[in-house]
Amino acid sequence: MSDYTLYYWSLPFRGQFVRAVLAYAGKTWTEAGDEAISKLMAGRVRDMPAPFMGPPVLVDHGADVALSQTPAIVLYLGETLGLLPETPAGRALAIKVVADANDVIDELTLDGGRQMWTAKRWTEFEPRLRKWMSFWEETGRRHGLKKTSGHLLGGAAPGVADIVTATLWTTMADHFPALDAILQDEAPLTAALSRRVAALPPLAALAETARADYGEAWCGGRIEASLRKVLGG
Ligand SMILES: N[C@@H](CCC(=O)N[C@@H](CS)C(=O)NCC(=O)O)C(=O)O
Repeated sequence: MSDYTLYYWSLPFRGQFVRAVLAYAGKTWTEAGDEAISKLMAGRVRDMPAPFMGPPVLVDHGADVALSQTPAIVLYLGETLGLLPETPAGRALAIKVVADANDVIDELTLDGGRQMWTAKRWTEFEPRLRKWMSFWEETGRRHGLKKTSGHLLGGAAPGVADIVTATLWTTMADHFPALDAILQDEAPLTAALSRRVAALPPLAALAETARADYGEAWCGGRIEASLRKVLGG
């Protein structure tokens, strides 16, 4: 049996943050699959591994721990797999980066497709996306990030902040070339860091598997179709 079971849709989107941390740490996991997720969501809360409104949910079988909410899952994995900074402020900052990444993808899907993208909505949103990108750039700059070296929060090795950063921006850039162009323009250090970290063998292999398993899909559904319509790609 795998070390973990992950409940997440057959899509990259925010579930890919959790997959990336597990893959980077060399862990194995079983994907519960769309049918099992739908069944749990339609069932009683008392039957859920952890109470949740939407996936991801991660079960750590060895430790008998189950969690929902992406930043909480990444915090748990960071703590147990040694992928967080040493100081309390550094650990909090790492999870702040994960929470920002989670907010960015919520905003890019207009909160799970409550509305669809139109050209007007996108034009109004683009400055806000650039502002989000600049947070990464400024955070990296404050911690000595360079174009060809360094990590988002300093430190000698990648941590969850780098892994989630790389997964967020490279997955998005690979699915939407227009967003890649905005990232290169607004946040070149972040774009370069993301490519460096995403090229590490376990993360490159995970991206390859995702391409094979999920194809073009990023968040899926009508909201992805409307995003493609305004961005092309
Ligand atoms: N805040 C949650 C959001 C979870 C969430 O919205 N999951 C989406 C998929 S990315 C979902 O399927 N939601 C279904 C629902 O909320 O009914 C997290 O960060 O994990």
